[in-house]
Amino acid sequence: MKSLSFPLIISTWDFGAEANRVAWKILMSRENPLDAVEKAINAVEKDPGVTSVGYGGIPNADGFVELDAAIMLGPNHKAGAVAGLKEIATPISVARKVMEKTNSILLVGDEALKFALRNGFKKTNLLTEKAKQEWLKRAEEGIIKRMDSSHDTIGLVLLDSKRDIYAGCSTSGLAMKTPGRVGDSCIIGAGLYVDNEIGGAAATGVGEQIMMFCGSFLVVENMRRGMSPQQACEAAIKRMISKRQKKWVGLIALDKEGQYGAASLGKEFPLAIYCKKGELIQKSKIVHNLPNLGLNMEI
Ligand code: SD4
Repeated sequence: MKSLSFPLIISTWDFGAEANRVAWKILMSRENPLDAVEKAINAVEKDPGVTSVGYGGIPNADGFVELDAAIMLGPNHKAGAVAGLKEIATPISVARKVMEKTNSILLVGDEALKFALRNGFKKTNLLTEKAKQEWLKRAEEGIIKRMDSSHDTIGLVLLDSKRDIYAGCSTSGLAMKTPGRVGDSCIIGAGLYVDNEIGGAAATGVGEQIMMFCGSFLVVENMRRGMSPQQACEAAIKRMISKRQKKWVGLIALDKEGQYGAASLGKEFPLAIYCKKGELIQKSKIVHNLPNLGLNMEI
């Protein structure tokens, strides 16, 4: 994929387009990249129509919506995250607070909720009627089974006018997941990673597979070794395939030069891009299977 100017924002999935618009507006009006990442992701978290992030997310096997999110900053290499957070619609904002107010990176479950409440967040019922009906339908049919095809995390990576890099990630995780299951989206290096000298990456898809390969970290390290963002995403997917791990994963990346890329293992996914020229939606490049790849085992 092509090199663009900066600032540049890339996000996963179609709803990434709205997130990018929010981020761009903030970047242009008050040049606060951290606010831009947070508010962009908030827009998706608060949208009840998105059934895989925040309010309106499809619940876990017990019927509770459990959220994971993380944020990471290039300039000071800091991060904050929450896992298994219930009843708070904007987990990325709680993750930001963890980063700013504690010396921890990741708070989980009830303690993450207590932390959020102490910091002024309000409890909300996250289960919309639509999500409840989805859950009930499966529960009644006896299909209380994790749906690995039911995903769509918002992952966003931003290169600002100073060429600093920021990233954020937020999800309700895989639909009907085991209660207490935590995915990649709140794990630094798995769901997202930033190295301000190199670039940033974010992931979507089956979190276990992403975690097993430190997916986003791997992409950034690939770029450090000279690969373009596109090559870096494809090489990370090839690494997964080389270990015979073939669940659906999507990766996005950008570098300091404003080059970006995206690849997926299997079916393509849309990548939303926003830069001075405006908005663009592209499809990830599909990395198919081992024989077609000319796999380099050095990867
Ligand atoms: C997870 N990666 O919890 C997330 C799922 C997701 O797009 O929504 N991915 O495994």
